[in-house]
Amino acid sequence: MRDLFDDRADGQTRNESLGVGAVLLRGFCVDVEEEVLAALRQVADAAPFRRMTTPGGYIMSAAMTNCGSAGWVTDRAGYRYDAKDPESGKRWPAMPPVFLDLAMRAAAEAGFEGFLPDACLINRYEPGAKLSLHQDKDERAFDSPIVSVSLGLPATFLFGGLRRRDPQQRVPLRHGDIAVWGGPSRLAYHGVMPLKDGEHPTVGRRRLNLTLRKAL
Ligand SMILES: O=C(O)CCC(=O)C(=O)O
Ligand SMILES: [Mn+2]
Repeated sequence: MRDLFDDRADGQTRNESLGVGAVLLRGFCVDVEEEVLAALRQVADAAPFRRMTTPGGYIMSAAMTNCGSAGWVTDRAGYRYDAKDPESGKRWPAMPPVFLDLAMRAAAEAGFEGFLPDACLINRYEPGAKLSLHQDKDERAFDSPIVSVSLGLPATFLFGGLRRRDPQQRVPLRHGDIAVWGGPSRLAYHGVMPLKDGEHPTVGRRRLNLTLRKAL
């Protein structure tokens, strides 16, 4: 097995440590990007992107949808996972096999063997959209890592520590990169800076993010 910090087999990309249990896998998704984007279109067709409301009444700037047996939702009643899309009343679309396979391979590369996500939140950022500093803590347990896939326009990821006030690294996320954090970093604060305008050759004027988690 390759060491966590070795060059990838293609020699073009490198894994970058973000801390203990946290790593950025540069370009890890590039080989399967077409399949991932095609599956994503099917998910968004069945469960369209929507901008959800926070418990405080703020409309999030990123639009979201989900696939898998549980979907992350927010409204005035709170943050939670729900088996059904509240817009349609139907179950979220099934997790496409290409998402599952990619997430399992990325987790294993980061040292988390046996990751089996049941939830995939899909975030769509248009220029100006952001995600404030937060922890992913609506899951039932924190023993599985988070696998976060970036597609489209580049963004600046803020990756901090276990306390909100801990200093944050500013990490450029590009098309095809996958960030994985778990173990001692599982509850690290993180966020996304407002997206800069641009045009990505295949994804267009937006950034898409897949966040795969074991929620249930
Ligand atoms: O878009 C990203 O890179 C991060 C998404 C995220 O942190 C989340 O959905 O909880
Ligand atoms: Mn998050």
